[in-house]
Amino acid sequence: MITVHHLNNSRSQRVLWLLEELDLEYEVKRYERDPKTMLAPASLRAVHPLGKSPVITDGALTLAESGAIVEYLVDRYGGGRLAKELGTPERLRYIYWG
Ligand SMILES: N[C@@H](CCC(=O)N[C@@H](CS)C(=O)NCC(=O)O)C(=O)O
Repeated sequence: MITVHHLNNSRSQRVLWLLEELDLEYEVKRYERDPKTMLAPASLRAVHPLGKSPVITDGALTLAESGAIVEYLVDRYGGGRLAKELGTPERLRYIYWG
């Protein structure tokens, strides 16, 4: 099961969007920003040393960085969906918008 470690008002939304688009099962673990500093809570650092969102876990894998997460999910679960052929204008558009 994929778990999304989701911080409110964060680019973790990209990951949730992609999981919906790929129609994958996942669970969301929610974290709230400190209302004064807007920083993520320390509990997120326990998931990944960056202490930022998004982070996903998928079995033994823990992965941070939204761009890397998008690439991982499309490669691992896309089944040819969304990613376009290397070296094509469509691929560039995919990278740009992804
Ligand atoms: N390059 C990272 C940036 C991660 C990042 O800065 N996340 C922000 C939310 S969009 C965050 O966790 N901020 C809270 C904090 O820095 O404590 C990515 O694309 O995932």
